Amino acid sequence: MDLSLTEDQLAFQSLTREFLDREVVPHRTEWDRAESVDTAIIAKMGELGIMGLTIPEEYGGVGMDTMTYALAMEELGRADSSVRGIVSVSNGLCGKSILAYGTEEQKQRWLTPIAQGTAVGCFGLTEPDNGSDAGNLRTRARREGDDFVIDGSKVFITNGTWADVCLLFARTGGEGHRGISAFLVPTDTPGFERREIKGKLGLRGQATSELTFTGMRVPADAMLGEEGQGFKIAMSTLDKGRISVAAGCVGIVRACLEETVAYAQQRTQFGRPIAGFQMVQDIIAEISVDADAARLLVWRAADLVDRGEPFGVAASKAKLFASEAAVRSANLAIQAFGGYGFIDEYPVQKFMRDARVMTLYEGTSQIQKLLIGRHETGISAFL
Ligand code: COS
Repeated sequence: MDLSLTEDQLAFQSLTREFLDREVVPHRTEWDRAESVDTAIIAKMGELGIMGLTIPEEYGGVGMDTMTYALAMEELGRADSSVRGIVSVSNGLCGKSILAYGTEEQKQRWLTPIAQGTAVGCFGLTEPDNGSDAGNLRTRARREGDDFVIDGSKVFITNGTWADVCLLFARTGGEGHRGISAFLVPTDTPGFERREIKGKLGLRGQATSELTFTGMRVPADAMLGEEGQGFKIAMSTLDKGRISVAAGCVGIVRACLEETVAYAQQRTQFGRPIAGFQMVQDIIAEISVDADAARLLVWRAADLVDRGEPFGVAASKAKLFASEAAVRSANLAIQAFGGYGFIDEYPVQKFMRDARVMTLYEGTSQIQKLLIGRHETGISAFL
């Protein structure tokens, strides 16, 4: 589907696709089985510019626009959502927050290596008892002289096990969202412990971790932005992150379409390719329309970002629709594959397992609906 993309955007899209077809697609099943991607892929993506897509060149990135970022995320989602998640969290949630709120020193120290793929970032917001209700997180940062001492825990943290730096949200003040601040914490800080969560349904190649902080001391200049600004940093960053997840979901839907069409053309039953059966074409048409509709929502949101317009609700709509479409499409693809869709000789079962978390993380479908509903009605249904 083409809608007046620039030559640069098209060139980066095909460069990314060729790279992923060579370096990721042939390995994704083995990485999924092993529950770990080969982390050498991060440095390779760094060399290509994928780890610093929207980061300006002065900080080691390639300074692309958000539309190009969305195109790359679609390609990553088509290839392997585990790899897409590594990029989205390091470059996106962590890198973009540092770019937007960091001091020059913080940018030099963390942003440049993140953009080059020589360091990895993670985003420590979710806690065992606070997922959707992020404003009530409990991790505590207590001021002691020139330092903060942090105690608490985080869960479901993408890249947690590999990360060099954690963008950590902790409570420096009173109750509610205004008491939250953000910190850039090197993961080798004494008191920072991590444990990888195994046995996930999907995104098995990606390190998802539980983090605990015990008497962890960081200097006051590790704070990102101002004291009490943490919740706004998290929310504004997640707005952009939701475009990234949505674009990755478009990639899943496209992969379902490509795989289903190819399979249906070669698989014969009753003496003819199943692609010629009306009910198989029904499945293919449903997936095809979902791919286009989801992509248009993503492109609209990305275009708003690039034009400096408000984009939060557009990002929520894109994330809601694309993530649900990814689950729907993967489910339909398995139906078209029959028994072969249920084994990992073919990738559609992986698309299904990977798609399932997309309606949960970076804001569940229910949270997106409440954000859209509040925008439409002017009434908040959160409380
Ligand atoms: N950008 C910048 N600031 C924002 C913002 C955004 N997108 N959304 C909210 N804020 C600010 C508001 O302006 C408000 O500021 P003031 O205190 O100055 O008035 C403040 O943050 C609180 O906003 P709001 O009242 O909207 O927050 P709520 O507590 O009602 O809602 C929800 C918060 C539920 C929307 C939020 O907690 C959320 O998105 N939860 C999901 C978290 C999530 O996605 N987790 C996944 C983690 S990563 S896997």
